Amino acid sequence: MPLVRPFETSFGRQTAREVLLVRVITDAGDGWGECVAMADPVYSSEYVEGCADVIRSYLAPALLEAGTVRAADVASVLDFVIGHRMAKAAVETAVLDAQLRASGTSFGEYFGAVRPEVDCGVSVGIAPDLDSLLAEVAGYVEEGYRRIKLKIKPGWDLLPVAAVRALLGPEALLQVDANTAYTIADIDHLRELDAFGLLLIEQPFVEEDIAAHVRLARAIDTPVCLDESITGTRVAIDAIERDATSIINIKAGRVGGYLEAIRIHDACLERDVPVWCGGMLETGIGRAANVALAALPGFTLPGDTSASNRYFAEDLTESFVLVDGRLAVPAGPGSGVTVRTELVEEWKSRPTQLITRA
Ligand code: SMG
Ligand code: MG
Repeated sequence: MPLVRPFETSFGRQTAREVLLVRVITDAGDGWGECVAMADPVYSSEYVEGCADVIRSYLAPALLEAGTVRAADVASVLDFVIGHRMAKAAVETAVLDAQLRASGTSFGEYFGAVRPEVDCGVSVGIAPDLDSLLAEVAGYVEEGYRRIKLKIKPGWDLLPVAAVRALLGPEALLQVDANTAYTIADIDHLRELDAFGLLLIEQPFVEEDIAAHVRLARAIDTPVCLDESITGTRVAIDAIERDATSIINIKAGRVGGYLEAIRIHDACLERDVPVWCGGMLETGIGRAANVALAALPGFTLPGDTSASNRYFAEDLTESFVLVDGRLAVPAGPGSGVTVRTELVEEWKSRPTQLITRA
């Protein structure tokens, strides 16, 4: 699916999203899940073809073999496969969608949503120059987004952050995401971000290096928030207890599914650690579930849950439309959205445009 504008991060520039969808067909009805893996293994080790392969070779056969399963059983059925969380999440979500559509329960009700709509932020890619960045940010502000997140990398950090802070004024919610582009040698440089009153800095260092994030958190006033590092509840609790992170970005795909995402939410709520819902450029299928997750009580910061038109000219479901900086949590059974199956069929045969690495 072509993106309405290229999205550049510290690891690459993306002009389209190659989307892997999982459809489960059960005697109680069908369910859909969206796999958040990217076309290439540049955000995490997972990628679309790899996910499709592990689902075909291992996950789907194990699930079919297991017979009658509920969504809550899926993780244990698939547990013999190490890792592959994004693939597992897509499968579990499809089963959950089928189960809840059959029982007439929405994702929001099942997850424990406490609000009918969620505050939305927007993630802004690395721009060709400051003028185009400011024009893009101004457009999002005009649309009503409640928080701006800037992608940063060495060579694109202090200046763009200063310019956007000046544009937004001192009160606006502004944060940055480095997608692991820095090293501990950059700690003094990153400390200069303290001048801009940021909500947080997301994942400056490689995902395995919790200790480096501890060192940064001690050196800087800006709260450190982990994304890539948090692969499950145990890692989340460990990172919190070591003071590597004081805020967590929750992405269901990254942690193996919505049920694990809820466990991380619960662990954070218990420890007074705020969380927010991350995004992976989802279509309406994945977005519906993300918006339901973001309605849980611990999600106190606006998420990367932007409207459909931030990403795509046409979505695979009814569009998610921003109203007063918020998206409504779908109320219908399961994900609550209708998959446009004729569009999915038609777009299956589109040629793919892969990511171009930075
Ligand atoms: O879905 O709006 C979105 C994208 C949010 O910045 C976003 N995601 O590290 O948080 C992140 C990135 C990962 C995907 S970059 C292609
Ligand atoms: Mg991130």
